[in-house]
Amino acid sequence: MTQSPFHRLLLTGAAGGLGRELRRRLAAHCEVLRLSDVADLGVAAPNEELRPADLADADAVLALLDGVDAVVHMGGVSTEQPWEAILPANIMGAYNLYEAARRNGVRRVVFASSNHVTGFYRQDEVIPAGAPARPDGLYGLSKAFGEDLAQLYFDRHGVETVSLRIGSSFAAPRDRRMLHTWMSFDDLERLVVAALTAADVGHSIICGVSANPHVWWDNTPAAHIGYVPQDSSAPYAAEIERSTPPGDPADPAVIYQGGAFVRQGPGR
Ligand code: 15L
Repeated sequence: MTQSPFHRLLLTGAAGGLGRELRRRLAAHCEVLRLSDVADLGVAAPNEELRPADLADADAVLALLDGVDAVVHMGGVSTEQPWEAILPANIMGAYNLYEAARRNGVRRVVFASSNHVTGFYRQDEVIPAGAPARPDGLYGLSKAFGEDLAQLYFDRHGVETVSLRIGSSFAAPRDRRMLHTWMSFDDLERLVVAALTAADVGHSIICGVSANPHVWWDNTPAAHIGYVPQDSSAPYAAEIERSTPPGDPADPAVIYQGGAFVRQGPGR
């Protein structure tokens, strides 16, 4: 197991799908794991601190980062939503988090970005891990904002960030698209720990994906932070291809990397 130099780590969004996975996995990488969410966090384990907070509340977020060595920021909205939900959670929330990092002297953030920052690239192209944004909706746009905020806070204030453009992190791939975009929970843990512990990351953009046979992203920069995925969607391919039809080639969800997200968003 990788030894972490962290005394206190903060995990935001700790009650969410990936937050719950990381909650039990990150405890081994720090002395104290501070957990935050607007949703119920349950009962604290011996090395956990529970700190419910609304990311849109600047004072609450400032207090949340007090005494923290590094932040794994999984908090906020994680699907396409109306602007009224995206704005407080993902735009104001990201700003409050970076301001709190600056004011508390926190040196490292691992930011859960998303493949939906680049969802309007086509599925028949391979793009660089840090390709320019082509968001597929307001959710992807808010994650692009978070990445730009990370760049600003590194250039101006020296707060380092690894932005993780996470593909589809679930227990197993659920459809044909996820054969390309899937990341196992074990690889998620490897990626987050690498992002926390790699030296001199500045602001790096890395894709969160397992070693699947056909990935749409050239994830070469992942090696720079020491992320080497161990899992693959290959063992799931035969069953998914047997049980799900190929999809209409004229469907935007089949043409573009963002899948069904490109059919959502404003005006849809
Ligand atoms: C995401 O960013 C979402 O948070 C997640 O729920 C999945 O839908 C994933 O992208 C995906 O693209 O599969």
